[in-house]
Amino acid sequence: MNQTVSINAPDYVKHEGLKQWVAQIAALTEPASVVWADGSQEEYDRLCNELVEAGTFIRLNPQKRKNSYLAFSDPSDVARVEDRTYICSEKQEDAGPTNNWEDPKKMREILGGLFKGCMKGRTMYVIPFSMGPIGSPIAQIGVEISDSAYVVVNMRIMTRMGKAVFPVLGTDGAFVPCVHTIGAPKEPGQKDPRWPCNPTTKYIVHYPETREIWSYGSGYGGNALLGKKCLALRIASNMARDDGWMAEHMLILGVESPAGEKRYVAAAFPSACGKTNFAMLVPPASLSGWKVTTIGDDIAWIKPRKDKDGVTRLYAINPEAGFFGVAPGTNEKTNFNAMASLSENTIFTNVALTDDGDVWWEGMGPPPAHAIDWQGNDWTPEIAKEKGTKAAHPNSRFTAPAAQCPCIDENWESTEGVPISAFLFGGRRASTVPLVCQTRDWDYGVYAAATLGSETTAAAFGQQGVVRRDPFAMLPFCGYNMADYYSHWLKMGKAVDKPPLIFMVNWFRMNEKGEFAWPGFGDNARVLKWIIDRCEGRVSARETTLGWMPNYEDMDWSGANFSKDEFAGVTSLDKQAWVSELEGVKDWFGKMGGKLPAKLSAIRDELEQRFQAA
Ligand code: SAT
Ligand code: MN
Repeated sequence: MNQTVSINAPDYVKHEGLKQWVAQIAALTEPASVVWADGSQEEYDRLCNELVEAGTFIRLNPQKRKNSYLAFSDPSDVARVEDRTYICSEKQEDAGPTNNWEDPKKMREILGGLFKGCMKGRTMYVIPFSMGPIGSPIAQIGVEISDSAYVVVNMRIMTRMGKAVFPVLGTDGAFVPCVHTIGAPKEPGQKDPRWPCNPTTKYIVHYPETREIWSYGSGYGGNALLGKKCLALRIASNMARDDGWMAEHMLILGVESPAGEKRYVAAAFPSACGKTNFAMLVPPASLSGWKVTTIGDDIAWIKPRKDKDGVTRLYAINPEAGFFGVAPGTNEKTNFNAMASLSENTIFTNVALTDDGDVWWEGMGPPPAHAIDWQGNDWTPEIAKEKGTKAAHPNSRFTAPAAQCPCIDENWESTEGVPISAFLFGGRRASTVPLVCQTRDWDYGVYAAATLGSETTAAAFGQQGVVRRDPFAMLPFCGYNMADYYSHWLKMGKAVDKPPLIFMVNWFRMNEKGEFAWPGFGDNARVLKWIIDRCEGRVSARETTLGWMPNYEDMDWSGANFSKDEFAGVTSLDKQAWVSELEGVKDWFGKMGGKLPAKLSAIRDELEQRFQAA
């Protein structure tokens, strides 16, 4: 056992508890050396160079993409591993019906064995970071220990990382300890593969009561960049429940009217609903003077705050500092602002390498005649046609600084956050759910979010596919009992004087021909405009069985070619479809266990009566 490894703490680290914890983890994991990440550009460049030398990074052509790199991961390590993700609360009931649970004592034994000596032959990095602008009353500090330099450089983009957090951490400030290993100890002289990881054993473990994260075996995304889903959602949702705030899987955007008035909305979408595109949308030129700006594309931390007028409202920050976005499908048309954000200082993972040293992915534009695919093999359009191989992995990613986004909001680093006027919840539904509906009140909104879902198969007009529920888009990210989370939301509506209005949206309705019936993308700004106007009480709506919906005349159609009939198609409420939807909700609520708030089943029953009577 290597008890002699020095933890090498720099002088600016005055936090004894932190040093003790680092020493303890070093004694357990037995690294060859310990390095504290300071977050500087020099350190970033040095580590990127080391990653290039190790073969993990390919430096992209600086003429095409300055200061940018491409990594190909191990084919066993390409996404979050939900079945290996655990919430280890003392009582199983506190993890609830939607999480994997294991007894914390038993899990600590398993992990104790796996982490013993797991960093042999490697550098152990200590990565202090702030989720949220440093010093924000909504922000939290974490410290990740990791044996992956790839993690260090990604964390520098995704969080405020390094020396800068110590003035806040002080001598005894609270931090969330996050321990990460790729699970691949190295013998002397052993050469690393391109992407060392543990191909067979992976654990992503959260202890909610002690606010700890332990991750073993993967180097990829949310498995390894522990500030993101592990801290900012699973652990933070526990903190938020206990301390009266909200940790949500939501984008935050600003909408500016031609009069220069800015309002903010936060929106939750399950995966594959174009969340990043919506966060950065470019309104059609015909909606002249309306602008959309981005605060964040994935996570929102939201706290009540009393304004100068004495009114308590919900304020939100983006706890992240970068975008870890899905590359395939991103192009100048679907997301101009994301493409511009990736022009330099970006890390790509599992996209294809072009012959001129740039990147390519499916849906980026015309395919290159030849490329190296994400598995390192030759790729041509002919090979793709013949064998069906993708140049980029479908979950391939870019890691890019948010500050590089042309539409980043001027207040994106505000420590107090931005006031939220509306929450939006939208799934991918071919039928049933209308384009937009303002829910009757906060509790109805919580009901809509609790029953959010996407259809797994494309359904024919008026017919439902199989609905996979993803309440609040938090199914894999809520760090405690989902039914208790619903109760927390019901409670938060009463904790502020002026709660945001809650809207359901659906960009994915289909017509009789099985085509998307709504253009989406930039035209979603028309829906946003109606939503903001509702918040300001300056546009009308009609009351329906489901809630408040726009009349055709209530929407701004300037420059659009969308008829009244087409609008009727995307806003119709089909009685039969809703009756079966509500049956589906009954099954879903049945799985929630005894803690489901009675209020939500009462709303379901009331909706059923309304639809039956309609
Ligand atoms: O890999 S992440 O968890 O960071 C992103 C995602 O899977 O949603
Ligand atoms: Mn996400």
